[in-house]
Amino acid sequence: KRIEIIGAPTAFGQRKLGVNFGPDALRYAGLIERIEDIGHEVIDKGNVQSPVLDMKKYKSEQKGLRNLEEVIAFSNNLYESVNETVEKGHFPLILGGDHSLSIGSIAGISKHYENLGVIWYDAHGDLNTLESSPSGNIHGMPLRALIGEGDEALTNIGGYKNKVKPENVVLIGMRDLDEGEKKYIKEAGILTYTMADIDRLGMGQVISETIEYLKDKTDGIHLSLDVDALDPVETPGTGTIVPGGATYRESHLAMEMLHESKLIVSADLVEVNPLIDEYNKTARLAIGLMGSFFGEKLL
Ligand code: DIR
Ligand code: MN
Ligand code: MN
Ligand code: MN
Repeated sequence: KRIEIIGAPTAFGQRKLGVNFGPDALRYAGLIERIEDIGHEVIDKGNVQSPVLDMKKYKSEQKGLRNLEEVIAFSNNLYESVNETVEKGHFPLILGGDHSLSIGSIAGISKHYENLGVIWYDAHGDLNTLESSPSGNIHGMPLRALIGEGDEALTNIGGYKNKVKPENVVLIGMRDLDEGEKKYIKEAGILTYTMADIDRLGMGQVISETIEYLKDKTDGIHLSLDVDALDPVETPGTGTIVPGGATYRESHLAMEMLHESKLIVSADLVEVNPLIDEYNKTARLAIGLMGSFFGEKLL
């Protein structure tokens, strides 16, 4: 299956500029060559068009959902591109950009599945609504919008609602959840592996259980990989670091096991911010993970 790379250069979902350069940081660190060397055909579709960023507005205090209009415009553009890739039967790999992009990417994917599974590998749940959000930043809300709750414009990207069912979601790497998110996870019964669970069970067990849980009830699984799931020692170049994250080895194991499952149909790789990084370390780490995810073999 051909892999199509779609750059999603958005920073509108949060407040740190530079994450919009994530797609190029990943390209320049050698992402495409790395995947090609495994033996896959890779096409880079380039970056999706972003609305103009008005610095004054971006830096201003805003009430309500920050940069909502821009997030909607960007989501529509990304939805179109991802939808086209899935229609053609290719594997979309979306490069971020902040995590608000998943509103558009998963809108373009879930259209083609009855029961899309979603693995959210992240320090955060990204399950806020405006009411529960401490920040107004839309990158803290995409998963909740995809489930169908929150601002109407966000829940209806792609012209349909309820892209993901809570019982088809697995959260992995959690260690910074807002009160409203904790409450919602319990109410909705979302399968959640916190860092404490990963410590006790080991990543191998966590991924085995995740696959077991999703494999019969879903017709495809999407991986949404936020690089802040990893420990900041590995991925310092990201906007909202939280100590105590998944290690290099745990994360490679997770990617290898997801590859072996043969169930993953699409992926987002998000929140790489080269402007706050150490010589593009975060992009380089992420490329190694993509190597494992696409089936690199040591021997
Ligand atoms: C926080 C941070 N929960 C918020 N979210 C982040 O603003 O909603 N998501 N950083 O990746
Ligand atoms: Mn996230
Ligand atoms: Mn669907
Ligand atoms: Mn995060």
